[in-house]
Amino acid sequence: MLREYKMNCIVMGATMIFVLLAISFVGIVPSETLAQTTNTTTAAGAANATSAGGGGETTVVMPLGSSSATGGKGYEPPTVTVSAGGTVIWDNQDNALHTATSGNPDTATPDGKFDTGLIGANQQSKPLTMPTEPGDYVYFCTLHPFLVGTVTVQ
Ligand SMILES: [Cu+2]
Repeated sequence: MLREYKMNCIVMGATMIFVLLAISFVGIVPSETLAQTTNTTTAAGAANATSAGGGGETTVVMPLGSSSATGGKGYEPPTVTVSAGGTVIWDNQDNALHTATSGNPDTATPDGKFDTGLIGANQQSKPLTMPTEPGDYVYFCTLHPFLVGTVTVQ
């Protein structure tokens, strides 16, 4: 009888140890999975930033004087290349309002692919997410449609 009790104690003890091990194992696995997910996200983010223009956001400048049709100043650079779904910021360094609005500059018709809305003098647009489908996306300023640029999505 005593022998049986001892056996039970040993079995109970072993069960407890097993349960504790199982709990700590289960406790470890999700955090490792989480860490891996975080790493993957970070790696993808870094890859995006790199292909979007060498370590950061792609920025297009609207230089001072670009509101003049005869000034010869336009979006700088006039063409930028980003990866699918990359982001672009427009930096208005002019003393007039400007937009970067995708669409047909000849008819000043927006196509809704992207639009900064009005950017005040010495203001920047929010980072705008570009389309994911590869191609050339022409944009213009709705206030000065002679200002024309292109975003190429690779
Ligand atoms: Cu403008």
